[in-house]
Amino acid sequence: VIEADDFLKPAAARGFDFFTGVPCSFLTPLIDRVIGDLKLTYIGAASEGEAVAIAAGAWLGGRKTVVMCQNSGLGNAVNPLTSLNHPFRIPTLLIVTWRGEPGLKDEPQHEVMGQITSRLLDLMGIRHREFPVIEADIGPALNEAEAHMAAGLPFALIMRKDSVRPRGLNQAEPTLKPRGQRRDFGETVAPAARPMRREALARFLELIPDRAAVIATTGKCARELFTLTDRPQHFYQVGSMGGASALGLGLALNVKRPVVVLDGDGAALMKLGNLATIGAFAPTNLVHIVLDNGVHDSTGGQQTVSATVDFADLALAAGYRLAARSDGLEGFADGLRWALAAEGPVLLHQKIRPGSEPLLGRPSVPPDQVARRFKDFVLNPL
Ligand SMILES: Cc1ncc(C[n+]2csc(CCOP(=O)(O)OP(=O)(O)O)c2C)c(N)n1
Repeated sequence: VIEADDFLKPAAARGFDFFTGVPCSFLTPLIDRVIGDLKLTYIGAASEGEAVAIAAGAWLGGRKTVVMCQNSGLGNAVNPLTSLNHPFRIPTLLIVTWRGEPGLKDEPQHEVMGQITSRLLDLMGIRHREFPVIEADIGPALNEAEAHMAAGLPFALIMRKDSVRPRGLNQAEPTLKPRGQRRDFGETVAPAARPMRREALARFLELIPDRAAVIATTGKCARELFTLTDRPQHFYQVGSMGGASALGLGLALNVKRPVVVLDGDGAALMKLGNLATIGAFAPTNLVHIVLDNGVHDSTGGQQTVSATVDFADLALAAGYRLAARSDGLEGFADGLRWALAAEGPVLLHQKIRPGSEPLLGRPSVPPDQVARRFKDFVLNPL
């Protein structure tokens, strides 16, 4: 058993000071110390997949990141680990607990994951070793992690029960804030008169300042943005569906420039918990646009349930400072100008028509290059 600081101090000396994740009772002593140390950032996420995407955004913003989770949460994280970290070569240090370790008396719900934890990491191509439980192992464990992360890949430390000595939790009460404000833009227009995604994106590109970083969600949104214009300030988040707003949060917390997320209704619904984390950590420079065509357009137009969902109200209920809805193209332009001038986080719920260009390209810049030129862009002085 080690003290949390035995691990956290040398980790911080190497630059690991951005932590996110979801708790596990095996992790409690480490997480509690991270929360209690005001020199470290801890973003408590709603899900482990969200935490992985938040960490990816923070890495793009120049941070060295740690994602802490239970091995049962590894299941929630498989999608972004395989379709975001891997193709974009975004490293993170995972600390994954080992509930259900064979031979350990534990709950039945952990049995299977306990048997497959290290094999699951192997299958995902994620190198791992045991979380250090004696001081002499800490330096070598961090060295090994950093050596693998230098190639742009995650590395995992598997934490056994009672690895870290508990010292108690000291966490400040959350600050309550008044509910944000809603404003709607333009006329309600008939569905057939709503803009196409391509028209909204073209208008977006006219209005967005060059200094803004833009993250485009999975599917045709990223492909259409790329087809309209390819710029270093675009992050085409081709996988990790639902993760764009979490990536935007991780980035926006670490840079001063505007961060704009272009989301889809299907993707936003897949990870609604992201809204609450954004609302709580509330970066003022985050603009979250939901382009809502009511369908999973990218996979053939199957309906989502967005017809009965008011994303602007959801955002305000989740703690966003501002939210708006518009149906028409002019309303979108007005809403976007307003959002860019405002203190966020702000959500724009834009109704659009399904459909896309028939000859749609796919980002031809390899994802690892997209990530690196994007990172260079965001880290350049404004
Ligand atoms: C986890 C996961 N599930 C499903 C898919 C397949 N998929 C790719 S894009 C997409 C639809 C996204 O819908 P929405 O966010 O509404 O955007 P739209 O396609 O309408 O632009 C789906 C289901 C995926 N890439 N990842």
